[in-house]
Amino acid sequence: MRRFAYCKVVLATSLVWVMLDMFILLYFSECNKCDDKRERGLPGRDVLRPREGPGEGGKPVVISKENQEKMKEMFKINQFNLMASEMIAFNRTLPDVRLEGCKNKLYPDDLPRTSVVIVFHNEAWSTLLRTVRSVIDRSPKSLLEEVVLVDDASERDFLKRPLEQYVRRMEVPVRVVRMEQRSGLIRARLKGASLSTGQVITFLDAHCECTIGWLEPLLARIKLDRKTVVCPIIDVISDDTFEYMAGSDMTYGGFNWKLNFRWYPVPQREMDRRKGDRTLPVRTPTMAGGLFSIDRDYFQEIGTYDAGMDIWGGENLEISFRIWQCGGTLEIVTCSHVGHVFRKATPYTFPGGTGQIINKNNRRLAEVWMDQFKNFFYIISPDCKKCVAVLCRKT
Ligand SMILES: [Mn+2]
Repeated sequence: MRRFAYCKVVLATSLVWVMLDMFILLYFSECNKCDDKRERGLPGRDVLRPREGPGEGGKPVVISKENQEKMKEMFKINQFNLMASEMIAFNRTLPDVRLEGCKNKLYPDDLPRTSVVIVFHNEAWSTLLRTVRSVIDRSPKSLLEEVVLVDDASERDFLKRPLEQYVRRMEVPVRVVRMEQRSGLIRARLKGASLSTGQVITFLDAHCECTIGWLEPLLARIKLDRKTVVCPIIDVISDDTFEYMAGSDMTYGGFNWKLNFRWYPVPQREMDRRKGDRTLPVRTPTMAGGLFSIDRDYFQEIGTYDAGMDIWGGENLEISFRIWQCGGTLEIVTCSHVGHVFRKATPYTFPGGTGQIINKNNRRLAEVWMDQFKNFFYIISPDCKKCVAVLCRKT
């Protein structure tokens, strides 16, 4: 009888121990999995698991016949297919459009951290939040300091308190900063930059989508040489369907004598310099302007942007000339891809009209950086010299 009691006690204690062991085993194996996910960030995990839904995998969105009229109405609000954009998940999957040679490249562990500064003015909720979501989902957490959203005096209510409340819940600090009055891209970016804290500042437009592995190759170039300013390849997000289309690594930035930014084929000499390896960064004369990363201290050293430029236009050539003439290098990093919604018309209104502002900005660009070459610009745009002189004197 006594032996039976002993047996019971032994059995019961072993059972308790077995259960305890199982619990500990399960607990720690689960936790390992979590840590794995968190540490590696698995930035492209959704790429591996294609989901169903409009625009997934970067596919074009098809609008049904009965909605065509409404779609056209909505198009006018932002000059892109807002209806399509609203149908697409904020964290939609995208194809991996990188060159094969980019996919297995290794980068140092101790890359500098970046703040991402995004200026917006009356941006659509869906494009803005998809930009933020793609930055957070596809950047290793260890490299992303914060996201700073700079509101250049938007008039839409949903961009006020609702935006602040929405971004508060995100896994990475997202700050919303307001300009007191309409200040333009340049001054808004400068404010965002001054309030951010990362060693690198990455500027993005408010209607972008970052793809897998976009950030590491950019930061790696800056780590190698802090005077290198880097742009990703800008992929095209269709303004009609939001289809995601890979941009070319065979074009780089230039300009014409009207001082318009233009894409040109990468010349043979630049291909030769890279010994034909298209995964190596391309030295580019100018940048498109919307998307680039720069070391914070170097940005200060070169005097940041020309804060006397208004709203938009010319600032991308200005900073390009500034970088090259102040001992820096401007590159397109071909292993980094970020999508951008290219529009056929601008939805923004400027006080005084677009033409006047761009003329004034371009004149500042020519006078400051172009020495005698400015005369080519004045020959091509003779009325610029006259009419803009009046504007310049006023400010
Ligand atoms: Mn844009």
